[in-house]
Amino acid sequence: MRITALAGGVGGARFLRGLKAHLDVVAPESELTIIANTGDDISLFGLRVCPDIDTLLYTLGGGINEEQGWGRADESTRVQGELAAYGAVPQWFTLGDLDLGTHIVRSQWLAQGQTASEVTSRLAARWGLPDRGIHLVPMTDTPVETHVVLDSDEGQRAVHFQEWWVRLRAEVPASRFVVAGLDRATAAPGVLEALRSADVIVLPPSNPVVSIGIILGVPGVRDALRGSQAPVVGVSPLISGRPVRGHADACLSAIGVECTAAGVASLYADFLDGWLVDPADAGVRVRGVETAVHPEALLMTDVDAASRMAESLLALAERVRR
Ligand code: FO1
Repeated sequence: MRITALAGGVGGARFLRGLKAHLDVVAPESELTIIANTGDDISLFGLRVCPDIDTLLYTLGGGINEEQGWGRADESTRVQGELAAYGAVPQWFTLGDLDLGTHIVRSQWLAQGQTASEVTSRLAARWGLPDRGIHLVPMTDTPVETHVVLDSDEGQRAVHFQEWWVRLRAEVPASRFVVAGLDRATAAPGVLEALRSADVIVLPPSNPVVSIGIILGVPGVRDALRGSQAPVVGVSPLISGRPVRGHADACLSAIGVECTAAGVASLYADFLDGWLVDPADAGVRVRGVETAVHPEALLMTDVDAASRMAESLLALAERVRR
């Protein structure tokens, strides 16, 4: 079975780890292509940092810091301490010593002229992903960055998404999101093909605005989803109107969409066939979309829980298959 997923950071990575565990049992020959959001990318200290790609790499490759959901396990921050001693800024974004290895080698390969896809493929090989039938691709090879426009009494100003997400903890209301470079972006090699050739297309419980929504903005992606013969099924990132983690609520209010499982599904309504919701949202109805209620809470407390969610989602995909 060929499965193609759009994914952002922590929620997407944890779900796809569960999906892979489930496929290893029921369909071990499956191929899983993950189209990763790159709008979170940021340049720091001369290095290119790709948080969603790295969270997927580490989570699927077994190196993730499980409590944080991002960064490496068994991490240290000796380099960060030296940067602080020199007064280097910013200091609000923690770059661990092991994590820096990824950013240094990525930056070296990019500087040598390799594309983001080529770099991502080499990073994924080190984490053993291709050998397990997992193909991780950036949504585009064009450098893009999500910036957040903030309303302040001195008028509007834009900050990098990571500054809004990490330093401001999304507590300053966002007026809108602007993805610098997206107007010049083209889908990375294999992205549109992976959508067209999929047997199932999966939307994990990633942030619908700044993760999935950004990927949908890459030219050709939304049309490929709308024209898909394969079922397109997703998992609600909200339970009873609240995000399981992160700041999806702040993102949804910024674009004027209600912070509910139905509100999120409405963002995908032009291509979504099935929507998996938490038992607390059993009453959700979305026109043209089949809603299924997962028998337990949509909480990925461990790989088994995520695997059971993946099982529910694939069952929903078979029910809605055209
Ligand atoms: N999130 C934080 O809340 N604080 C951090 O200092 C931080 C550093 C960081 C470094 C590398 C990386 O890959 C992710 C990091 N994140 C941090 C998480 C990141 O902001 C989010 O995971 C995504 O960008 C949002 O999906």
